[in-house]
Amino acid sequence: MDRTAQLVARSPESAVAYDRPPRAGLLHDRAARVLEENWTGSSTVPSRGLYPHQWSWDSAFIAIGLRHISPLRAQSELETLLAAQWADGRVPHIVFNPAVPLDAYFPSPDFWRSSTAGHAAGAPRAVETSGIVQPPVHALAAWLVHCADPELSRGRGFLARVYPRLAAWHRYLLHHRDLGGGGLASVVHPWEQGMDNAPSWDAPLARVAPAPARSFRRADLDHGAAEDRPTDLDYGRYVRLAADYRDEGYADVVSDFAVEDPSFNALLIASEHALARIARDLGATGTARHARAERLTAALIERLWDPAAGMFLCRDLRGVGLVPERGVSGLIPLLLPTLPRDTAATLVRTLTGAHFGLGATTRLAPSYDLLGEAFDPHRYWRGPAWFNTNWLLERGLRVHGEQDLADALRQALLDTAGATDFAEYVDPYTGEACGATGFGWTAALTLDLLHTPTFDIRAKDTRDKGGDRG
Ligand code: 9WN
Repeated sequence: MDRTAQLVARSPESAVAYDRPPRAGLLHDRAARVLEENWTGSSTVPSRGLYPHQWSWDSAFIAIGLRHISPLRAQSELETLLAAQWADGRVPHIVFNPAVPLDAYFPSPDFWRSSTAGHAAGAPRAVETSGIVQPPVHALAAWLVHCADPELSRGRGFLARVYPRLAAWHRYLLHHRDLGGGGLASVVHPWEQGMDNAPSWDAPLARVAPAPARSFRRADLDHGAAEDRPTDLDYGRYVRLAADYRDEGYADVVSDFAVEDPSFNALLIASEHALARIARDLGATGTARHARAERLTAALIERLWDPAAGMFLCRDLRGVGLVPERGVSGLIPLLLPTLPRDTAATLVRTLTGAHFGLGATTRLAPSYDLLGEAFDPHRYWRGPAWFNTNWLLERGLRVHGEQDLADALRQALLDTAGATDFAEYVDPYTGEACGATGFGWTAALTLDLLHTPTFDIRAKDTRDKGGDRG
């Protein structure tokens, strides 16, 4: 831990005390070093200790940052992940590194048994993966990676090779995962949405009988404090859900847990816009994809918008409908350029109001409602602030013309990343580092913020402009 990180860790009650704001050049080098240290030769681990394999949405965020230091490595990052795609189109949430001991992370390959239990769903034989998915940030990442060096990308046929895989991935989500029949994709496990322990899952998870604690060994507690991690009871439920899904051959049939989540679907929509751009670059029109993205945006509003909360909520397909918990997931649709003006304005008010306090009581947006009963500033996804969700909000604020708020959030992200040695997540009030340090997407998104102070996912295609670096 460096000097500023120690300073922060020792004074949790005060706002982050920076003895000197990190210098941009230095921050760039430090972030690049984290990505260097986490690089395995073909992909990047989120964290050397806690998460020693390749994770799906981590890799997408990591590629977005890596493109600023090595567009080639950024392309490889995505290609390695997509090489583990299943024949039914799903992109697994973990691609296991066979060189890592089985007990380094749980659930390990011998739990998922993808190459045998996933046979009917088309799991690859040459590599072991998990059988669930994570948010589809990949087409957005692929487009941004391409734009960083279009010449290299065209020379390697990067877009031409990834496009069919990304298209199959979206097809899987839109066809196999439209469990509610309203056009949106559902998640069938909290790990799929990426915010594992969010209070929005509490009600749907309560229907799941936990696997007995003695039937598995949690490896996460070797690295993180138990009071910051999910409880054993919740973990037992995660294990039960995953085991049941595996025992059904990873078929997308009705189960106890099926939720339409705003962030997961907003990322799918943003990626669908990106896929349209990729299609155009490859010579097609992309119009049908843009139109689909707009239809999905309309479905998102129709099914998940809650006017009283002033934000999007999760829909529990097996329960009572909208889950009355405010999570940061419900603000992420701000990223979408075609969101109606009043919806975007309401989201900005909610983000800066009492429930999330951005720029008032908090410097980074918390993962959960500051006024919610389950709020805990240190427990996984139940209050702390994460860098990827705040990066998405920063980009969304720019898309909707909120430059001042975006500038302040960008600065807070850079300061906090530098002061915490690229922490996995932080206390939203104090900036105190939590979880792992040297975290992949924290370093990568720091690089992205340093290199792209502006962002517009509607920016013109590279064919028209000779490059979109935003
Ligand atoms: C389960 C790797 C992943 C992130 C998730 C984060 C955490 C895993 C875990 O770590 O999830 O996938 O074991 O808790 O919640 O968003 O992708 O960084």
